[in-house]
Amino acid sequence: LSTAMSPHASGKLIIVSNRLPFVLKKNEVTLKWERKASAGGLVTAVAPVVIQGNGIWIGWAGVHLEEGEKIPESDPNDKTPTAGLLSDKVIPVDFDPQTFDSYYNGCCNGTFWPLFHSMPDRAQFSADFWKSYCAVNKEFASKTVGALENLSKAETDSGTPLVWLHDYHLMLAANCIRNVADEKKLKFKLGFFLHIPFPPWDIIRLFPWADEILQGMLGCDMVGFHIEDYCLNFVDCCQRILGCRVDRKNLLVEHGGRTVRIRPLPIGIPFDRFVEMAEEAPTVISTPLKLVLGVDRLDYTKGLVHRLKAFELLLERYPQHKGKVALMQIAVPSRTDVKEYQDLKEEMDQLVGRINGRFSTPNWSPIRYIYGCVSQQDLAAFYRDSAVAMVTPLRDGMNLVAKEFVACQIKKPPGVLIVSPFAGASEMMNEALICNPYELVDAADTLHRALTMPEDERRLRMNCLRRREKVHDVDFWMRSFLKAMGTLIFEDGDDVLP
Ligand code: GDG
Repeated sequence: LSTAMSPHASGKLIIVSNRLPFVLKKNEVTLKWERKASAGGLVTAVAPVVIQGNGIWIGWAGVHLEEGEKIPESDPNDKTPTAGLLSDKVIPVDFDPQTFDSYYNGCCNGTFWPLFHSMPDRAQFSADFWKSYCAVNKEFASKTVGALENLSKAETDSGTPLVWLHDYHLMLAANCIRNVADEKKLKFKLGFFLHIPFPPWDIIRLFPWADEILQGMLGCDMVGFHIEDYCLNFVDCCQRILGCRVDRKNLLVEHGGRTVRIRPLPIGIPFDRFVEMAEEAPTVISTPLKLVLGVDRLDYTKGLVHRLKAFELLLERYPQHKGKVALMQIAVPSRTDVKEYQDLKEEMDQLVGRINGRFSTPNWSPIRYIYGCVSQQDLAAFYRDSAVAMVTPLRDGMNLVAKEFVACQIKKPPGVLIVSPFAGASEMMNEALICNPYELVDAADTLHRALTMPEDERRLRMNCLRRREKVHDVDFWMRSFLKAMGTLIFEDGDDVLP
């Protein structure tokens, strides 16, 4: 597929995600709501396709709107990808704060996030959370059905509308949509993409309402995951928990008289945009030190504590790096209302203090720790100027940082990527050094190997990594999804069948 051709869906595209592609902030002077763009790769890839096809986005605006308050139009100077998304194409979903808290902080982030990352000990199982999750999913579904009903005849005649649901917040919505929309005889296609891992059967069955989750997702025509392992886990669960007839080879599940297709669709990044940023971004820190970079939301799945300990062990086992290497860790505050995340912040603060106290000299400290967000431009400079990136989550659906790092490695000779085998990204990034974050000695040794790797080997590995990510970028992922749904159209109108 040529990247020059811009794809669009043959029918109306309706995106349904927990968050809208922007958040609302109140202007302190005018007291009016204003849009603040979200900069993620997903929004960059999906928003233009929605706008081009006059599609619709359904989601939460990041704030609770008062009765009668509306989504504002974008600012005339807005240059972000969502600027052309007219407010009548945005359907906000809102709830009372208590239900939303129990759905979002409770069920989504307190139950599903740890469970789906195979950390059941951290998961809280609560009937109240689950009740809120069901209620919120029903509301999302009813807004979606409303949007389908409101499409004009001309709009539905031009192609079957495609509803694309995103992520673990909305695992029940598909089934709710199908039940109501089928009754009303609405024509539509329904697809789902899960951005986090789908765990094995013996983990998912710990959740008391696992059968409802699976049935919820099976309301779709197609369910996409990042990698084949997650697809196989899902198929396995459908067979063992629901007793569905399945075809493992072709990744098919029979349910309710329909055949649901399961597909591995690994997400990519806006590769060229990162290259451009790396070419233009001014240096953030000029230092003769070799930088080892970590960039993560502050989340217990990302393996931050293990990484700091591995770095400490590097300095112990290979003292030649003292005074020459520094770990630059950017930890973006995340889910700060949840206790697990507050505890992790505390643990990180202590660990950074302890390691720096142990090894620092008047002229050198081993760890530079930023608890906060840096601009995209600065991030691109960090990616470009680091000698090693340590992407070592304990479990991660994909991990975009690994991909963004290789995109920005434009300097010659390049640096080295270290990836954990528990990140979906490791499945395809074969030329990275693979290291098990739980095995601290191996992690320290791998880091030493990366820091001392000959130039030729670095060049060879990085070239392969970059070439692959350039082709399999986020637009490629978007096209693959539309193609798998059978709704991809190129600019010239040629339909491409899956
Ligand atoms: C979920 C899945 C999957 C980070 N720090 C800063 C910053 N970032 C940006 C990065 C990157 C994004 O945040 C993080 O993406 P990840 O993929 O690493 O992680 P999750 O947020 O957990 O995302 C994951 C993803 O969905 C997509 O399907 O890969 O497995 O968990 O884009 O650049 N951006 C800026 N400043 C920072 O300090 N500007």
